[in-house]
Amino acid sequence: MEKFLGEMKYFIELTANRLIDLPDTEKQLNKDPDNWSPIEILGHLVDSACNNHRRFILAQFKDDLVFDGYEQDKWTSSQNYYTEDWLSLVSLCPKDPLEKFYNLHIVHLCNQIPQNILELKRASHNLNEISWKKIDKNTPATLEYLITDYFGHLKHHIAQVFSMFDKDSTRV
Ligand code: NI
Repeated sequence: MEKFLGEMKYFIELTANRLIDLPDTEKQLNKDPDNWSPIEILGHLVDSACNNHRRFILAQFKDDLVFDGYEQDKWTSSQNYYTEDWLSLVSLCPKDPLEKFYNLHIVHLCNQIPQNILELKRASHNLNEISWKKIDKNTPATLEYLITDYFGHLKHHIAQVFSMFDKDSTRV
């Protein structure tokens, strides 16, 4: 887990710098009304970070992994991420894309969780509903899984953002 979190820290640092360099005009581009624009995807990652931050703490003080979900489309549309400024949104403080410092804090807090708690098998969970890659209700789940799933989700959406900029050769 320590090695994994080290890799995530590196990924966050690297990605934050790449996000700063994306061309301004394309960040709110949305050619497909059924899909989020880059800025909305990053807004969704803010929502994911705050929901999971809470879960990672609470999981240490109870036996199960049952948590509230959040309706991601409603969270995204109700905050109108689309009209928000790129740097101030993704950062929640200037020059902090990918909520860099928030995610670095999440890496830090995960590093504090004792191994026995990370690996504790929880019979009761709802990772069949709330995780990115779902786990069957009848298969015991661990907090370690929930944490790696969170970062997997983060990497998935970041790849999605960069692919939106790479599709067209006129974009960098
Ligand atoms: Ni998502």
